[in-house]
Amino acid sequence: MQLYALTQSMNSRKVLALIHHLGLPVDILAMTVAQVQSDDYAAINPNRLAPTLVDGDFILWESNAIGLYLAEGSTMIPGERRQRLDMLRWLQWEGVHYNRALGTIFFETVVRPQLGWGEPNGALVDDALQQAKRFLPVIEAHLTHREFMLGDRLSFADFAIASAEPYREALPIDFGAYPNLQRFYDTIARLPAWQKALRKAPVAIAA
Ligand SMILES: N[C@@H](CCC(=O)N[C@@H](CS)C(=O)NCC(=O)O)C(=O)O
Repeated sequence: MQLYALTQSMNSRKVLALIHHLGLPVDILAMTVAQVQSDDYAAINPNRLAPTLVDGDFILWESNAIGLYLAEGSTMIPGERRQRLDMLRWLQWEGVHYNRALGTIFFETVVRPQLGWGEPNGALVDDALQQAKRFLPVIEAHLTHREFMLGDRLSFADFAIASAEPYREALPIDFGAYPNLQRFYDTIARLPAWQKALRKAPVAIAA
């Protein structure tokens, strides 16, 4: 299996952490943004977004679907139906709401300047900050009496929800206002698999 990844991005990170946590035999192909936008890559992911998993003739994109595929049969997906659906709920919420808010703020305020793509789009950032204000308290309340998103057990949902963890300092968000989220982020940040996923991988495929 191969994972095509932007190794420093939120959506690739959740999958990389899962691969390391489960010790899965997946070759990680680190790409540049230019490679993600290329026609060659569009042949396996027409969205020109990372990550994409290739398992023989099976091609899968969308990070949360990839995570579910890779975690199947492992401890990172609960066996019990309601817990499984609870996890699916959080993965869906993360993709539609949470990641959109934090991902937009991250892209506009951190990635765009890094790539030399000009000034952050102020209107987009303002809107995403409003979204973050709406959705961060949802997690904060949820984690009041829980160590992890599903309670006392680590699951793939935790890697998805934690994907912005490394940018706590960089994002223009007062994470101090969310102590339960901070505690959760700290727990995830201590995991060896998470630390391994944070290491900058050299670009592994040709331009
Ligand atoms: N919903 C997709 C989002 C993927 C996505 O937005 N990937 C970003 C990095 S986090 C990307 O590839 N950006 C490159 C670009 O926009 O050119 C998923 O979860 O896989």
